[in-house]
Amino acid sequence: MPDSKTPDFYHIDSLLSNDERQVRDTVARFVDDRVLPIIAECFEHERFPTELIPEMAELGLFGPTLQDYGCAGLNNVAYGLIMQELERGDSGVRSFASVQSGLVMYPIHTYGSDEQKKRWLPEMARARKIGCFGLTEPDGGSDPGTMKTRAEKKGSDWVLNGAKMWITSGSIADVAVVWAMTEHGVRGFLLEKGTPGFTSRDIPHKFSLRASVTSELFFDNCRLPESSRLPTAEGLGAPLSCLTQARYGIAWGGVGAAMACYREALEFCRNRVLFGSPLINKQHMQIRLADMVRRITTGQLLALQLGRLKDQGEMHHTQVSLAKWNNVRLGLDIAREARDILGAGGISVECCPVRHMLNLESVITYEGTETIHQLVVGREITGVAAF
Ligand code: TGC
Ligand code: FAD
Repeated sequence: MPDSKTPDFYHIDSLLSNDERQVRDTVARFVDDRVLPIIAECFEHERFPTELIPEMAELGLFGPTLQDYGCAGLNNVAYGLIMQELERGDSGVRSFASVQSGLVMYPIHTYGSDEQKKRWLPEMARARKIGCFGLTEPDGGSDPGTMKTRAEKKGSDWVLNGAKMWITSGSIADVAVVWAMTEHGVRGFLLEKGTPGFTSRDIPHKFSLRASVTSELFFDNCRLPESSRLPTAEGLGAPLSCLTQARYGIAWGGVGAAMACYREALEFCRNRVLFGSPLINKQHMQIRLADMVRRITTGQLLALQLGRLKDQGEMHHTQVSLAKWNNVRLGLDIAREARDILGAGGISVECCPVRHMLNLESVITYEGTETIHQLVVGREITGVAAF
């Protein structure tokens, strides 16, 4: 049985249903057996482990909360636990699942035509088709309402011009959900690989999310039929609603990464003997470990309550902002702390904290930077937009 609970200082396990626990333990086993043995090598060599994709599909990890179309129809707490466990493995693996599920299958399921849903969702649930989500542009991601990518109606077709940047899974995707400005506001399009004028290029030299593909997308007079537009996605609220799904998962993922770093730091402190006794005997070390447990416990409770609200249909996107901000921040801080606790060994990718630390530098920026989420919460409590 994998150890998918440590730390569980507040017996949060007892607040889960049997089904939720079973989902978590299944994914934990997958992460322990299949992700952890290879992930340091993937990170070091900047390789996304595509060989894991079919196994993740077999476990039902793509679009797991969606109804029908070969999806599992799980609740949102179970989905969160999946994301927690995947990110305990690596943020890159969780990113792939987040994008496929929350940023591609979700908009097709929510805003797509019957034909689009039937064509893409079963294939994406089985990972026979991979998706990516293009919102961010080279001139700035925090303010997507000012996007420059344009779609113009020409006869019965659309003509797409522009570029997207920092797109997870961009070059390996069979289909890109592309958000573009039209004369009627923001609209979403399903752009297939191989469409004339559509090219991609991977972004090299990343020192973060190295086990993940990140690309630029270019659209040069791409001609798309009306049937490739997501018919009910109208306005900026549509892509932002997708971000809410992915941010929700990241709120759980940040805790997963923190749990991995805490466990490694605790183990190290048990075994490292300095000044005549193991590090766990030192008051200062106990305070640092206790502080990690304090932060992880608050993150676990926040994520669980957020999930329960989401399952009751009562979650507001500003609550997701607070949770993404809090839980990625605690993940990043705990990863840095654990890296330091491990001493010199902590700078090696053979230990997990430095990898999580570098990954979380992306996670704290993407899906809305920490500042953006602080300002979202600020706007909610004051009524004043200060972006
Ligand atoms: P604003 O006026 O606030 O909103 C426009 C309309 O959208 C609604 N809305 C939301 N709906 C659902 N979920 C949300 N999170 C929403 N946020 C806003 C809002 O109610 C409004 O609706 P309506 O009916 O009144 O029109 O728009 P704004 O232009 O003021 O922007 C606000 C701001 C700054 C919060 C927004 O632009 C923002 O979130 N910026 C950050 C952009 C971002 O997060 N980009 C992420 C790109 S994707 C990515 O990073 C993937 S990483 C994937 C991985 O590898 O895991
Ligand atoms: P900018 O928006 O230029 O922000 C620069 C700085 O200004 C930040 O510190 C920000 O917090 C700060 N700032 C912004 N506004 C304000 C303000 N009003 N007041 C004060 N400070 C402010 N995007 C996608 O569309 N799809 C993807 O799949 C995707 N995957 C990604 C994968 C990786 C590895 C990374 C790193 C990014 C990915 N992104 C993706 C892009 C990501 O969403 C953007 O990087 C993010 O939204 C921030 O945009 P930016 O990098 O252009 O920074």
